Order: sequence, then C-alpha cells, then structure tokens
Amino acid sequence: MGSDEAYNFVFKVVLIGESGVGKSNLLSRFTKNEFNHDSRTTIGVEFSTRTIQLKSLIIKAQIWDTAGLERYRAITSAYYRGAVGALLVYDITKHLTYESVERWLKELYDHADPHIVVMLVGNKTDLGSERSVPTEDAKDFAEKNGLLFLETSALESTNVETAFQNVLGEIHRKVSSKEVTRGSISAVSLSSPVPRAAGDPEEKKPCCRNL
Ligand SMILES: Nc1nc2c(ncn2[C@@H]2O[C@H](COP(=O)(O)OP(=O)(O)OP(=O)(O)O)[C@@H](O)[C@H]2O)c(=O)[nH]1
Ligand SMILES: [Mg+2]
Repeated sequence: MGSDEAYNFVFKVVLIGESGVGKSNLLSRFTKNEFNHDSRTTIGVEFSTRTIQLKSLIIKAQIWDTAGLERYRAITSAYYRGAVGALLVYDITKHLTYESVERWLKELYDHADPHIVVMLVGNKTDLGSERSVPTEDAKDFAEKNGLLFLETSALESTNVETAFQNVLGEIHRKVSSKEVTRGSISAVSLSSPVPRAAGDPEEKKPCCRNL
C-alpha cells in the first residue's frame, strides 16, 4: 500500500468492449507491464491503479475492468459510477467486435457522465496480417462520434502507454478548463483543486467518497 503516496487527482477510467478483445491485457500492460498469453475471461470486476506524472501534476489512474460477456458482468451502474474516462476496445482482427462498438457506446452514455472522455481502441495490431477492420473506418467513426482513437498492441506494448496518457490528459484538460461544471467529473476531481504537499495523508482521497 502506498500510504505515503501523494497525488493531485484520482481519475476513474473504465474498460469496455467485447470478450477477448484484450481489455485485461491492456490493463496489466499499463499497470504492471505484464502480458498474459492465455488469460481467462474476467469474472466480476477488477481494478488496478497506476500513478503517472502529467506536467507538474501527479495523477492516480484507477482503472476498472470487467467481462465483455454479459453473464460475467458486474452490475452496470456501479461499474460506470464516477467514471471520467473510458477505453472502448475492439479487436482489429475480429470485425464483429468492431460492429458492437455502437452498442457499447450506448450502454456507456446510458450509465456514465455525459462528459466522460472516451477513446476507441483497436487492439492487437501485432496481428496485422489478419486485420479485418481498416484503420480509416474506425478513425472516421471516432471522429464522427467525438471519440479519441488509437490502435494498440498489448502484446508488443505498442501505444498502450500513449492511449492511457492521452485519455488522462484529456480528462485533466476538461477538468481544468472548467468546461465541465456539473456532474461527476467536477465532483471527482475538483474537490481538491489545490496541489498537495507530498505525504499529506489527510487529503489523499478526493474521489473515493463517491465511488
Ligand atoms: N496477439 C495479441 N493477443 C492479445 C493482445 N491483447 C490480448 N490478447 C490475447 O487475447 C486474449 C483475450 O485477452 P483478454 O485481455 O483476456 O481479453 P478481455 O477483453 O479482457 O476479455 P474478457 O475478460 O472476456 O472480456 C488472450 O488470449 C490474450 O493473450 C494483443 O495485443 N495481441
Ligand atoms: Mg478481461
């Protein structure tokens, strides 16, 4: 436990998308630099954290992961509550996982804060010869829907860092530009707008009250 850890913001980010697209491996690559070749389907909810520096600020990312499969999913509203960012993942070699992106977006907007920062993520670029979703298609879709977009490989560690960093950076930009004045984005992060001194344990849980 990092009880001496200090940070300025905690941002909750959720992973969504069909089963098998690589959500859990993107998470383990980002938080532990690990990849699991035969990972099992996620059951229930798991989360991991990683603290990153963004300019002069320390941001703690709390990343939630659940199953793409309906029967293993946790209660949806609890999963999305307080989330300020989302990675909507599909597999570039499985067109069906891309076709379901709209359904995931709908679920997300039905349950999450309307200002949530969303990135569409095409994972498994290491399997380029099996690609069935053209980059341009996904890019156009993302642009039309106001989503960030990147292609990644959790296996080769391509763009994983960049994907999370961009989402966290965009959340921070929204929060600090006061573009968002209501809803959970402001509730989560603006409860402690003043950077704290290192090791101040009293003030280190600005977000967790509403989780
Ligand atoms: N080639 C390749 N395989 C990957 C990549 N990311 C994940 N995988 C593999 O894809 C399979 C599913 O990965 P998971 O991370 O468990 O997928 P998930 O989205 O968490 O699946 P659910 O928990 O069932 O929703 C595993 O066999 C992984 O090893 C990648 O970037 N490249
Ligand atoms: Mg999983």
